[in-house]
Amino acid sequence: MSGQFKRLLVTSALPYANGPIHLGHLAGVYVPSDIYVRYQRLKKREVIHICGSDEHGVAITIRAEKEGVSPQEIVDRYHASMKESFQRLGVSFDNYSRTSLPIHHETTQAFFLKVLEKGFLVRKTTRQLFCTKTQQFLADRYVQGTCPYCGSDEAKGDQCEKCGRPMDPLSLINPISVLSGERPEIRETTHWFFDLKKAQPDLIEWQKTHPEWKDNVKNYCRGAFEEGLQERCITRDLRWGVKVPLEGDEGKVIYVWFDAPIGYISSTKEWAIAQGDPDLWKKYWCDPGTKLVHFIGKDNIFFHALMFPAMLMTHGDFILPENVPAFEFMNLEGRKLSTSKNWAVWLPEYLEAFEPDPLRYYLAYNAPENQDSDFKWQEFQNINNSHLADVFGNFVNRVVSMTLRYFDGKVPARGALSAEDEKILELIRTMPETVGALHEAVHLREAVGMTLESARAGNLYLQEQQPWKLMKESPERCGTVLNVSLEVCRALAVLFHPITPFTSEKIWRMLNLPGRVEDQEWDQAGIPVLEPGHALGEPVILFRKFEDEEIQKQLDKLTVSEPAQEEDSGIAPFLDQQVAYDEVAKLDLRVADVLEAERVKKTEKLLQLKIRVGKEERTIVAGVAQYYAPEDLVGKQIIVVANLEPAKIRGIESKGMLLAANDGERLTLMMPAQPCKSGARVL
Ligand code: B3M
Ligand code: ZN
Repeated sequence: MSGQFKRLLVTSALPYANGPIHLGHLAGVYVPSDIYVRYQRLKKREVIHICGSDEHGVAITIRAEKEGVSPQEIVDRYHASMKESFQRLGVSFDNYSRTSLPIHHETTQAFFLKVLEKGFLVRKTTRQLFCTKTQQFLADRYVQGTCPYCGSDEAKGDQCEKCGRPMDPLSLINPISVLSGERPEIRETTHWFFDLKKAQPDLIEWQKTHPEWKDNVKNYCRGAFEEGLQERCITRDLRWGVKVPLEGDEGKVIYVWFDAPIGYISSTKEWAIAQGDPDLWKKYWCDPGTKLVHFIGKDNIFFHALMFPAMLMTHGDFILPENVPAFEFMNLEGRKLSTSKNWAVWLPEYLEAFEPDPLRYYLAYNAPENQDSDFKWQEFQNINNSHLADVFGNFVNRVVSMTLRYFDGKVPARGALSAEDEKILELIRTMPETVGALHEAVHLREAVGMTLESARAGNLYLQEQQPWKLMKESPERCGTVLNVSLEVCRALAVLFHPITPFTSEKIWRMLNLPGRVEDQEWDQAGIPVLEPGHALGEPVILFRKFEDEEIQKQLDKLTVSEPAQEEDSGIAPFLDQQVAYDEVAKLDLRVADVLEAERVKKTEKLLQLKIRVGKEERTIVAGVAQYYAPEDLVGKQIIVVANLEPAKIRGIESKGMLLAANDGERLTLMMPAQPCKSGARVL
């Protein structure tokens, strides 16, 4: 942090209270921001981390309509669940608020009136999409269509998720009402517009002072400036939201993206009240000595780097963000995350099966910092088992156990230091500065890599010094090596704290040190402090290894949910898509005899079949093990797509695919109604 700042105000994007937290949220916002804030706290900086649930907008009302309950019921449920999930993952907000609170409604209305007074709000009669079937204007996500910029056919009325551009619903090609599935008509209504166009010159000047911002943010803004910022409609014909505080505008609410960022301010107010000093929030929002940093996902760049700063500038009482670290997206097993298709890993479910720190570590190690990254369960397992269990955990455990065994659990005295001892002590002495610079610059992946280097160095040192051998030849030298190693353990507890806070506290207790790791000073992490004779605590295993079966269970969850997706969309879309005969004739469908069948090891769903198609014998792998035992199939005839490209499944070359009916509940194999010649063509 550059020297001119006295304090830090860190915000994390307010998640919509319309579903549980999933790993996309975590990787793109909350794990990076929490690591940054925990680091800043260890640096003894005055810092607060502000967040809360985003409880307005169409994301909420659509969910409520789907479930047939009130929006309030939805936000109450998910606010509680999200808050709890964050706590369990160790995401340490100083305040986690919610935008349905009166303090937020008042703050937003006052903000609105101030911006109006400053001449930045214009009232206009506009044409908007109207659903005649449900008799309502289709705000934001109530309408979907084709993006006029990138052609994606899943663009929403507020934004195209594919290209990130904000959307005017009227510019959507082929708009469809999400409520009725019908094409809406255009009707007139009156709304308030924020004059973003007028703010453009000031925004451009301001952004010139931030050449250090990430490329994704700078490029996005440059593009938006070139296209020219437009007036943005900031009210809606909806009932759920912050009411427009003006006579004549009854029945209208403020647009969710106008109120949500103001949520950072109202959440800070709520925090100040809890501190017993209701005006304390002003020190953070109004004093130029504060560095304001917004952690967001890349789909929120428009509102954090352009719209909200313009609102803050116009209002006039507030500071502007110093940085807007926007993260890219994290995919899941090579596919885009989709909450509606249940292609996601939900945090509450994750926490039922695994500990929090391995996820924090893996998401940070694999953070979508400069490009999209991919969450792979097997990689998660490998990284946990190698980096965390074999390197970090194993090092600390060996050092503490040996001290227990050889020195009765007391820190041994340190004798003369060898060159290797000096080297590792020097490394941990300099690590805080090296890793700190990376955290400061939000270079998360490098920061994690460098932190792990300290543990690797410790492991290597132990490997080379072999204290278990030294104990026989020279107990004193063994004591020195363990003394040095214990100092490394202590340093690791502090260095790893931002990434794996639960583990760090465990190490602290194993070393029987006073206080908590979060009270320590980052800069002092590598300074030796352990007194000879100091008694250690009980050793505990820091990281367990994840078994293949546990990982497979998670993978199976992903695939199991697929029939449900098809059920959702029904079969109609397939029935009305016609395919030419020539296309169908390309499929070489054949009758095959099943000669042998066995389960594929370590999977729940796969069978490996040896089949004969005419004269040829082949192997195929099929996902039917949940419905058929191997012995059910041997001797039977099935139908296979014989000219399917071979594929490697679980290391087995599969040549062909069998046909089965999927009714959403189970798979039923297609079998000839009476015995056929093997290899007979099916069509
Ligand atoms: N709730 C959008 C999102 O979750 C929105 C962020 C608000 S931050 C002020 O992507
Ligand atoms: Zn687009």
